[in-house]
Amino acid sequence: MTDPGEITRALKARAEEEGFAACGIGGPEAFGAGLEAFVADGRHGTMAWMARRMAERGDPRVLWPEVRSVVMLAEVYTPEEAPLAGLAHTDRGVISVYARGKDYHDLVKKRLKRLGRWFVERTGAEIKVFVDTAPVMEKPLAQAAGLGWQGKHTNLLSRDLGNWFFLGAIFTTAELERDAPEQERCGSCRRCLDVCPTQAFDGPWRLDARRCISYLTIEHEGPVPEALREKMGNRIYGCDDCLAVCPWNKFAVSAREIGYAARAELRAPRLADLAALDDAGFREVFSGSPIKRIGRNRMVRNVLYAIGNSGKAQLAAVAARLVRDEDATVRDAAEWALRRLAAASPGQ
Ligand code: B12
Ligand code: SF4
Ligand code: SF4
Repeated sequence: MTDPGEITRALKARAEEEGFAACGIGGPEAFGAGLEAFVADGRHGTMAWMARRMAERGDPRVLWPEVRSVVMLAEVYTPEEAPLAGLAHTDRGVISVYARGKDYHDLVKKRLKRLGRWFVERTGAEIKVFVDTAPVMEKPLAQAAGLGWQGKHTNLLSRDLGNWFFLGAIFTTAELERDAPEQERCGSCRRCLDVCPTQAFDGPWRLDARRCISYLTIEHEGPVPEALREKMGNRIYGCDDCLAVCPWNKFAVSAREIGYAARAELRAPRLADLAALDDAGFREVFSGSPIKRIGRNRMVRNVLYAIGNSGKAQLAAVAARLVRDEDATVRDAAEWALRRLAAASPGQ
């Protein structure tokens, strides 16, 4: 098969058979200017890896000079239950929808590799596959490939899928038939900007990761600035508020991959149980989950902030057990939780 139109149609059909919800083709376009501004402002916080290999991240041709086409794929993980319902149960932790089941990096990568193998067999072209693991700007590349547009919350959304989907990429040396880039369709809506608990947006498309609860709970090392801790509520891993309010989710479709279904013990875990985990217990509970990479100390730190915010005086005993923890950040979080609980119920 050598005709670009024919191989492109066959690839898209095959991507659908593999379980991807959408597949679009773009060119190896450069989006480095937006990234440079983001990093120059310090918006990446302690994610030092974002400031490294900026030239590669900003331009696929620097990463791989032979690349001719960029195949972008969407993998749906739409939640079955109301995504923010857990915020009302303050003795429980809320884990972001994308991390309630199996690790998407593993599931998407497997599917990308199968699709890639099929493609190489048909075309003899070279490929590289990526899912959130390489210096690649997946969202603007996906918009250029017609998969959807970057909403004001900066995530990709589409008219057919809403915004509950992951992105995966296949770079190839093959010339494929390109799709037209999708145009922006947020209009005057600004629900995602207004709902953000930490006011992490200082304008549409302008996220300051240092204020984003997803960054603070997953990426940020050490103590979280005190002014932000209260706003985290009981979100202990990631945050879905800006995604959940997007009106385009009325077009969301169900996830085809059952691996994303929420594991019973990650739906509404008790803060008291998570605070009691040691390293081995943490690894056991979170094996196969994307959460395992933050490690026990960061999880317990997040759980202690949630305990401080819970308004449940009976959780003070749980925090008190951690004021002599080996980890300094955990000790600091335990003391903060105790102070905050005492301030919430001064008579106790
Ligand atoms: C770093 C990172 C983060 C950081 C920073 C987020 C961010 N917005 O940059 C943190 C830890 C905060 C994060 C959080 C989340 N992430 Co994240 N993250 C990434 C990662 C690794 C790189 C993103 C990046 O390059 N950011 C740098 C900035 C400069 O890029 P940008 O956001 O595209 O910024 C552009 C806009 O600002 C734009 N722009 C500026 N002005 C204007 C004006 C107009 C009119 C327009 C149209 C655009 C525009 O220009 C910039 C450059 O294109 C990608 C994977 C990847 N390799 O791409 C996943 C990725 C973006 N994350 C993902 C997910 C799921 C999340 C969370 C939803 C997880 C959660 N539930 O907690 C949250 C969402 C938070 C949010 N509102 O963005 C998915 C998003 C899937 C999708 N449908 O878009 C990705 C693609 C991973 C994947 N493979 O699926 N993430
Ligand atoms: S993920 Fe949460 S904290 Fe981050 S920008 Fe969205 S609503 Fe704000
Ligand atoms: S909530 Fe509104 S502004 Fe935000 S991404 Fe969705 S449509 Fe765009």
